[in-house]
Parts: sequence; C-alpha cells; structure tokens
Amino acid sequence: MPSNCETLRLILGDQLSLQMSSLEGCLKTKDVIFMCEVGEEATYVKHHKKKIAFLFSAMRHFAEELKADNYTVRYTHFNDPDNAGTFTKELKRAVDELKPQKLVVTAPGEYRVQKMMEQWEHQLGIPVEIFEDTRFYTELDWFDDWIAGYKAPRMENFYQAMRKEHNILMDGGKPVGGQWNYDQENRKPPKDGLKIPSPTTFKPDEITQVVIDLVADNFADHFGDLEPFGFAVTRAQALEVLEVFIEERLKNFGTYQDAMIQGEPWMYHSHISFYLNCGLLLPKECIQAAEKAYYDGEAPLNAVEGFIRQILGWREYVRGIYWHKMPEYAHENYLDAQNKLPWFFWTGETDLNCLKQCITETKQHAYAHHIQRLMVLGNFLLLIGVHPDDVNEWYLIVYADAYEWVEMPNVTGMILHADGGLLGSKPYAAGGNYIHKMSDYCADCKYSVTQKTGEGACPFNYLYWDFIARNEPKLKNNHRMGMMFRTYGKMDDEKKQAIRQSAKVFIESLDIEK
Ligand code: FAD
Ligand code: DLZ
Ligand code: SF4
Repeated sequence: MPSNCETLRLILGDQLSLQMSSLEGCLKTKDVIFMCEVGEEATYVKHHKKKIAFLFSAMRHFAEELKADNYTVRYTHFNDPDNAGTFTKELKRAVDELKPQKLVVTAPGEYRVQKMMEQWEHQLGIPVEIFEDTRFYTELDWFDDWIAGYKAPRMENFYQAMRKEHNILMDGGKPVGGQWNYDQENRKPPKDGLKIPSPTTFKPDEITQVVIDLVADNFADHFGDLEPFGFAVTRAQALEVLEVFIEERLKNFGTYQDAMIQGEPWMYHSHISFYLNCGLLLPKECIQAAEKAYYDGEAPLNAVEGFIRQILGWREYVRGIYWHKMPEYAHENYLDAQNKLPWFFWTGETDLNCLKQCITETKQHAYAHHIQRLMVLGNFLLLIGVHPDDVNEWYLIVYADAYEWVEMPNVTGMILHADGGLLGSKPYAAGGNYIHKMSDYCADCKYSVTQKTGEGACPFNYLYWDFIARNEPKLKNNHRMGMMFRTYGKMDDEKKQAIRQSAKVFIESLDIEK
C-alpha cells in the first residue's frame, strides 16, 4: 500500500469494470482501489447462494486482474477476522489506515446504498466525490427531462428516442427495415424438435471453489442450489458467453423469445444479465455485437431488433423509472394487494406444473427467462394478490442478476401494476390458455387447462376472472381492459359465483403462514 494514499476509490460488487467512472484518472502508484465482501450486502435480503458465490468470485477475480495490471488494491475477504461487515464500517477502517485525501465512488444501483453514500463525507471526515454510472446509455438527468415531456410515458417512445439519439439500427432518420418493432414475427410457441444449444458454462477454478466452500459454510440457510456452479466470473469468460450467444442463439432469439419448454430453462436467451449488471459486460458492446451480426447477415432483423430493444429499451427504461420515482416507488400498492407469498415459492412443491417447473429452475440456476418471470410466476402472484413487499423481496433474492434498480420496476410496475400503470398500460394478467399456448407445461399437470372452475380446473382460469372481478373499481376505466370487463359482465350469476368460489377455496388452501 502506498504510504501517502491520495485517493481511495471504492468499487462495489456490481461495478466490476475498468470503465467505472470511479477509476477515471486513477494513479496506480498513489491511489488505492478498495473492495470489500461484507455480510450486510449478502444478508439485507437472503440472496440465492449462487448469487453470492458468483459475485464474491467475480469480485476476487476482478481484484486479481487489477493487481496484475499494477493497480494497488485493498481487498477485504468475507472471512477476514477484522471484517467490520458493512460498507460504511469497512470504509472507516480503510480511511483510518490509509489516510486518503478523498474518496471517489460511482453512484450505486440501489437507493438504499445511495442514502449510505450521502452520509460518508460526514462519517469518514474526508471529501467524497460521487460520479454518475457511465456504463448506461442514459444519463439520469436526460431521463428526467425526457419523461417530463409525457403525460403517459411509454417504453416504446423512449426506445425510439434512444434509437435516434444513439444511431442504433437507423437508416438515415428512419428505423432499419422501415419498422421500429418486429414483434409480429416474434413470440412463436415452441415447436417439436427444436435443437437448443447448451448454455456456455465454466468449471470453477481455485478461486471460485474457495468461494463455493465459503458460501456453503456461511449461507447454508439461504435459498437455492449452490452447485453445480457454471457462471462466468471474469470479463474474458463473460465475453465468451456473449460471443457464443451471437453465434448460436441470436438468430432464434426473437422467434422463441416467449416460448417455454419443460427442462429447457435457457432456451434461445442470452444469459448475459448477470454479467451486464455486475460490470463484466457493457451494454454498448452487447448491442454493437448484435447490430454487427445483422449487417453481416448472420442474424435476422426480427431477432436483432428484439434483442436490442431489451437492452437499449427496457433495461435503460426501468432504470430511469426507478431513479425517477424512488423512494415513493418502494411503497406503491395501487391494487391494494395484501396476501402473503405462498410457501411453495421457496420449495417448488406445488401441483401447478408451470409454477413447479419455473420455481425449481430458479432454485437450481438463480435464473429464469423473462416470460417465466412475467407470465408464470409474476402472473400468479398478481392474480392471487400478494403484497408488493413480499414479491419484491422474493425476486431480489432468487435471481443472480437482481439489483433493486432493475428488479423493482419489473415487479412493482410490470407484473403487479402496483404503480397504477406508469410502467405498463395494463396488468399482464392471463389465464391458463396463455401458458398452454406458449409452453408444454400443461401436458404434465394434474389440472385441466380447458376446465374453467371446480376442483380439477386450472387455477389460472378462475383466478384470472376473480382478479378482474375483484379489481373492477380500479381497472374498469382502463381502455385496454374494456373487453375483459364486457366479457365478465356477460357471464351469468351462477358462473360468476362458481369463479369467485373456486378462487376463494384455492387462495384459502395456500400455505402462507410459515
Ligand atoms: P435476454 O432475454 O437474453 O435479454 C437480453 C437482455 O435484455 C437481458 O440480459 C437484460 O439485460 C435485458 N432485459 C430484458 N428484459 C428486461 C427487462 N424487463 N428489464 C430490464 N432489462 C431487461 N432483469 C434483471 O437484469 N434483473 C432483475 O432483477 C430482473 N427482475 C425481473 C423481474 C421480473 C418480475 C421480470 C418480469 C423481469 C425481470 N428482469 C430482470 C428482466 C428479464 O427477465 C431478465 O433481464 C432476463 O430474463 C435475463 O435473462 P437474459 O440475460 O437471458 O435475457
Ligand atoms: C449483492 C452483493 C453481495 C451479495 N455482496 C456484496 C459484497 O460483499 N460487496 C459488495 O461490494 N457488493 C456486494 N453486492 C452488491 C451490492 O449489494 C451492490 O453493489 C449494491 O446493492 C448497489 O447496487
Ligand atoms: Fe399451469 Fe394451469 Fe397449465 Fe397446470 S394447467 S401447467 S396450472 S397453466
């Protein structure tokens, strides 16, 4: 360590990139980069074991790479006897030891941590400079200005503005191919005989194995399977995941984006969210790689546009909404949902086969693809009316790509409609038919997807209409829901009664007390 540390530069576990604004101008001989594994971050919610192992291993590998590049790094390991357990206390220890003139950080991904950072100047007694996170395309002030121009902002408008602003898939002032969106060619149901490539995985090296043992010893009561562990933990490995996706899966990404097949959790998705969200990959390089594949004739426009929309559109948009609306966003509950999370969300032990498959895969891999998260798991929690706090906590725990800036808008806005329609113009509620059309789950289920009420009926069917009936006062004026309310209105009283009764019996039978 330099005896005269000029600047202490903090790198958080989801900031593992040489491009971080906090490293700009770093003097290798005079500045110290500080990283710490702290109990508070691993337990403020009880993250999936694989998520902790992934981040600790990725952090350790990143620190090694920095050292190999002659940066000076002070790294606190989880088991260091002096580890003080929180960012603030660990920083205090580092400041007391190194006596830097100032602390430089990049703004965090969670409001909770931002509030901590705002106290640091006072608590540490040195100047603290907080720089914007420049990994994203969108500056938060730009987003605030953009959204101020809309009474009812929509992702689609934002996405088009981003395409123009950053000249992505543009042909002069027009979208390449003449359309902004090719979804009518996408979202096909699965078909027999698809040859889905295996995901790109990596055998744990020594660093990862040590971390796996550490997680097994210290976080045994956390959710999820720790092994087998195959995540990329270095930038080189993450780049390989991206490269293989572009070569092998991207061409089918759009077509089967919404399809679900039993035993095929990875489908044609990219599996890069873990790496994008912790800094091992940067959004620009992912978008450029997909754009290049289109211009080189290696992937069709419907796939490339669909993939780019997820990163340039949705990912940037939900982040903008999060920072624009926090802290109030954390308390939204427009539909006044009050139920607790069913216990089987932690075990996968349920007769509803679609839920069983999606929860079991989540438990195994700390991953589920978007439609499993949205239209199976999220749809169910919306229909049975689980409180947003419970749902947000579950999603933040179980996925290895989950940080509040991206998890919360997807939960509070997209699946629960708890923000009253800011993120999505209507709830993504659906009956069993949607799941039947887009998956093969129903074939192995004890419930009948065609039966609407009664004991053997698919619960999604009556829960859907019960949701419509229950939320009529809040949703009936939503012009996109009009047809549903007209259909419900035309049902005779006996049918309505049967729906409400089936839903009541089902919800009361759920084990939610443990
Ligand atoms: P792909 O399907 O291959 O998509 C490519 C990339 O686009 C993703 O890696 C991701 O960075 C981005 N993306 C796609 N959809 C979204 C979206 N709705 N919001 C933001 N980015 C998106 N994504 C997270 O990164 N972290 C989360 O905690 C998270 N929680 C979610 C919770 C719910 C209820 C829902 C419905 C979605 C959530 N998502 C979250 C979005 C999406 O499901 C995941 O990004 C995606 O499944 C990750 O897998 P992939 O990398 O294979 O994605
Ligand atoms: C998620 C996580 C975990 C489990 N552990 C650590 C850690 O020990 N040290 C660290 O710097 N970051 C960790 N993280 C990521 C942070 O929680 C994340 O940086 C904040 O939530 C801000 O987005
Ligand atoms: Fe899910 Fe209903 Fe199909 Fe069973 S029948 S898998 S509960 S949608």
